[in-house]
Amino acid sequence: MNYKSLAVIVGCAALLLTGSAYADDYVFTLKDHKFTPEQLIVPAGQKIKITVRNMDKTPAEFESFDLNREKVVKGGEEVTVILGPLDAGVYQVFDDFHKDTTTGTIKAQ
Ligand SMILES: [Cu+2]
Repeated sequence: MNYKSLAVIVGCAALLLTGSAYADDYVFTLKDHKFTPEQLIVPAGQKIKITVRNMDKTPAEFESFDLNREKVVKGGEEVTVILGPLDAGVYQVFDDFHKDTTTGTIKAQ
């Protein structure tokens, strides 16, 4: 092994640890069919990556008419949603499979 391959391995390990190339990673957790946090605060005016983590056993569908997004998240799994750059404001999100109980917002500021 030379230094170059070592550097590649260390670089890959760092990427695995941080999980993404995005500077900021925002997490929406679904548990007992509730979003945590209820309102996710993100920066306006830049691209952001949101991880939607479903801690429930049943599938969810992360959906937002405001943001024009719809993505199924299986029970115990997670998906990533790329958004933005967003204008400052509050955007409604919900779980389309449990829309009576499971709503939240994303606030860009
Ligand atoms: Cu839907």
